[in-house]
Amino acid sequence: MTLKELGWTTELEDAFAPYREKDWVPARLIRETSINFSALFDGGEEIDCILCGRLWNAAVIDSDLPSVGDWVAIEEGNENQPHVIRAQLPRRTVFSRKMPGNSSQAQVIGTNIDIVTVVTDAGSDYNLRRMERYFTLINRSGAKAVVLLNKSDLFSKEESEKAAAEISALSPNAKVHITSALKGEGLKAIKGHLSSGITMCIVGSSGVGKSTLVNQLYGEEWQWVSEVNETTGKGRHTTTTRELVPLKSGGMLIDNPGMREIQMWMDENILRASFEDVAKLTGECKFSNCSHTSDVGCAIRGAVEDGSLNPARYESFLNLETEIEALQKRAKKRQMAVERWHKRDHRIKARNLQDRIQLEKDERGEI
Ligand SMILES: Nc1nc2c(ncn2[C@@H]2O[C@H](COP(=O)(O)OP(=O)(O)OP(=O)(O)O)[C@@H](O)[C@H]2O)c(=O)[nH]1
Ligand SMILES: [Mg+2]
Ligand SMILES: [Zn+2]
Repeated sequence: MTLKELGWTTELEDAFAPYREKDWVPARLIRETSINFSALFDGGEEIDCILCGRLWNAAVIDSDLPSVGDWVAIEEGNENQPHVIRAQLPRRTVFSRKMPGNSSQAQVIGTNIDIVTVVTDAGSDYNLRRMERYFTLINRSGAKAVVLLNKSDLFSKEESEKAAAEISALSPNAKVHITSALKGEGLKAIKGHLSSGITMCIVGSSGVGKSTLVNQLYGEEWQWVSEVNETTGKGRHTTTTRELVPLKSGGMLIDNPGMREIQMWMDENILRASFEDVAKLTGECKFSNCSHTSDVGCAIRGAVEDGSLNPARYESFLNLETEIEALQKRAKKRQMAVERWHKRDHRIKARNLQDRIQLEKDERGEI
């Protein structure tokens, strides 16, 4: 496994030049735990490493910290010294979402990703609104989108094909495939997207078959997956950490824990830009104060009726202002929280300084 097979480029080589002079070594992060990281060196050797304090402190927000997929410069350790991440190389793409919960911070799902593959099915997981949110996040990340309608063995051909057509209509650039990870069907289409140096991040709800797919593409059991016990629902291996897996046949996969919440993390401009085509139509409505709901001569409703505008996008458009308002509120709250923390930090630092001055005075016997 060479660096090039792991996705190393001439841009990275250039960015790495100053670190090579220090005898640091390039590596790609493949796993992160709460205390350390695992990385692959040139040649495919896997090592554990820790982050140096300077990088911890320099990170203003969590998404500044190294993440699975990142390229880093490592100072090699020995039996007594751990390997230490000394620097982080620029990211080519970043796939992130809003942190689960109410925070307005971004959570990085993976970096330097070429393709994001969303796994869903034509049954209980099927949800066009959620799909739309995935597409917005993927388009913003700089990666290409692939969608798998998995578990095709459980649905009729018509059901899977209808779902595939509806998803394709949401985002014409996305490639949509029908697969059965369990039966190994349709895998060729996914393999067609993978080649040496290409990184594919696999996302989707829990239980849709992401790990089963990774196992199939890996060629052997890479993570333990077993049938769900019909009565208890237990005995299934749920992925809990994100992990980058290099394939022998070329390319890399990032398996992810299932996502319960896929939220948009973006600013108003990006949100508005994703509805520009619909906004343009408002100019053609008969009345300038058209509410786009029941008014006569509404161009937007007309577009829904003649099939040129997806009904789900129409609904999202009607809710746009409410979503933007919520977004602004969250951002404001976060700003206030940050300011409070800064004040607290200053108070602590000031207190520590006073303590130290007092201590020094005590030591010198002063009052
Ligand atoms: N019938 C059928 N079952 C499948 C298919 N793919 C996966 N499964 C089953 O679905 C269950 C969940 O599969 P996993 O691969 O663990 O799902 P996951 O997306 O990795 O789930 P999390 O790790 O919880 O996010 C397992 O029992 C699989 O055997 C498929 O194509 N058809
Ligand atoms: Mg899994
Ligand atoms: Zn209208």
